[in-house]
Amino acid sequence: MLKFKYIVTSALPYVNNVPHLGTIVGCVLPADVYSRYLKLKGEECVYVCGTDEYGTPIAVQAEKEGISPKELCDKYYEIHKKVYEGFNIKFDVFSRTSSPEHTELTQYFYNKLKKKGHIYKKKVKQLYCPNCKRFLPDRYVIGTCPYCGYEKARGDQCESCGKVLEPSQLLDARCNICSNKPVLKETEHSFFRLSAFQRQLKEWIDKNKHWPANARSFALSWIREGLIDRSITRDLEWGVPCPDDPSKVIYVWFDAPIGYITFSKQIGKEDWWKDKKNRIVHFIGKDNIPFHAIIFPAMNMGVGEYILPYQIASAEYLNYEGGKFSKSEGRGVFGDDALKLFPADYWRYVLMSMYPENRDVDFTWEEFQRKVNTELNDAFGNFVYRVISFVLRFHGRELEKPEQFSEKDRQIVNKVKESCAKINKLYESIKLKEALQEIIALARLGNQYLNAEEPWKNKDRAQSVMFISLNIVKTIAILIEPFLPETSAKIKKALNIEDIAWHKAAELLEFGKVEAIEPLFRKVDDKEVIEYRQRFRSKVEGVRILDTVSYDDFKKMKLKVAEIVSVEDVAGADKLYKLSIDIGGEKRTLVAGLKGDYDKEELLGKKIIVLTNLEAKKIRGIESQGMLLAAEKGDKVSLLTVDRNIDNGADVL
Ligand code: B3M
Ligand code: ZN
Repeated sequence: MLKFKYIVTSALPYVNNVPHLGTIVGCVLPADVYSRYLKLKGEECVYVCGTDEYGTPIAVQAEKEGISPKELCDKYYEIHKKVYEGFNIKFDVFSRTSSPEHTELTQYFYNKLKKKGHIYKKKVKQLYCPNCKRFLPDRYVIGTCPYCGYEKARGDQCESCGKVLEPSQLLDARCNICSNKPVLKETEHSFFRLSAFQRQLKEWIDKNKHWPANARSFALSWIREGLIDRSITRDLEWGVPCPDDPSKVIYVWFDAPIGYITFSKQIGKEDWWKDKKNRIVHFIGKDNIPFHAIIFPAMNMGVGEYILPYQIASAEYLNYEGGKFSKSEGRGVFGDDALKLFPADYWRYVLMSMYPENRDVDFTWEEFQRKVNTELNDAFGNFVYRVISFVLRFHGRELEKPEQFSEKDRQIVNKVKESCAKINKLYESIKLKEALQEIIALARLGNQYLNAEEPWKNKDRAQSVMFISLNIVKTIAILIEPFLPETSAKIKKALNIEDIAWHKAAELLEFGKVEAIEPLFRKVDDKEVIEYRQRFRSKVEGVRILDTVSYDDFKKMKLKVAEIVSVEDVAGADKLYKLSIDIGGEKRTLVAGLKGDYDKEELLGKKIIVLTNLEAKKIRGIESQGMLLAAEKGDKVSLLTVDRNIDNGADVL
């Protein structure tokens, strides 16, 4: 059998900030869940991560804090490490790009690419700040994004639309240190011949049909626009020295992904990168797609020694209470603070069940409370506690396998088996959020079974019902370990099955002694929700208090009932549909982000509510003439509609 090894990576966090919940759920945590699963299943796997310490993100922040880049990195490396430990992230290596091995390997890449003709030098004009007397690479400059108009775009990339930028493309550019207007000045840089890999990359990405839609479509549209050569050196002091020009350093996005290989090498696993059978699985945020799907693979095609990624699990963003996490504005929950409020497993549960797989997700304290109270506590925690306490109370510490099962028992046992198979498939295909949901559904199933069979009343049924229930507890304890390692360990300990193998999840087992267990979780009350929202400053609350809408303003909105008469895809957009709607004789076009949430057939003929006097907006070249109303929470979307038949064009008041 073809046996392969897994190298699971999480994007290397920059050490210019304390990690927040978004950083944790974006890549570090899902990569941990996935690699724990692989290891439990018996696969050979390493989880590789470390800090990304070079480049302008670090240099600019150090300058702002008034310390050296090295001091900044030392300080934040420790902070990151501690936070991830607190969240029970189990890396096989958590290293640093400032390590000497990394300099060596990065320079090796540079020299090899140069030798093979993939790197050349070119004179270019670059932004220069006459006030600070230096060139302004990447994040040293901010301005307006030429693609989407976002005003605080950085010189390397626009945070809003994700486009990779050159500083000189920014409109209205300003120095990020002194706010002065820069001028253009000539300098010489090394360029990586990315354009030469256009065809090879396209063929390779075409084949990767198993990538998530956002990674595939972003990469393919970048290729369609035509790849251009990229400068890979910078006029900076902080970075890997450029081997053939001591006045420059290598661009951080050239060296950082090489870090995955350096760190693997540091734990003796470099050869894993050289065997085509093996699988590299990158977990990243969506803004990192161009580098993982295009640039780093092209570098590896050029070097010709290391394998290309098998999977790129790219997440959208987790926002915080209607806005972005912001350390400087004190908004959002950061690192240690989170763990002071609740143990790691609460966070691991809530964050993974909010994993922004297909769209941005908003973290709210209400949602946190709902998930902890109804899912973690009521469905899961109570089931486990109930079963174990009941077994101890009525059956002593040992429960033997009953002589016979009823039809109902057999049905439930089969359901559990099917569910195990499904959960394994979901893990396998990295649908982690769904896997977690399915595990909680198992607990619900167990609760329903208990309530229906009432073993406390039906004494003759009690033994088989409790035997099966205890087995469901075992199943859940095994399957939930990648998500909730501490909780899983507690349950396994109570059942005396600490070393039980993953594949035993679906089997009916007889256990030895059962030990008492404390309740696993506690509920979050309303007072806490209010307190946390205040303490971690919710943007939503501010808006609610300040921005009241007058009745006159409200009256200005012309809402009408409309019927969807056709639904088409929008070329190159994986979330958009072009809808034609009928507003009582008047036809209009809307562009709506419903793809992925609704099938075309579901939409066709549906009566919806549309804001008709919103100014028209061009989206992907199509004029959208209005906006439909939909409810949204977490990643769930539901269209507003009318609950009786009424003519198209009816007013909504
Ligand atoms: N440090 C970007 C980030 O933290 C970057 C990832 C590098 S992965 C090789 O968003
Ligand atoms: Zn300046």
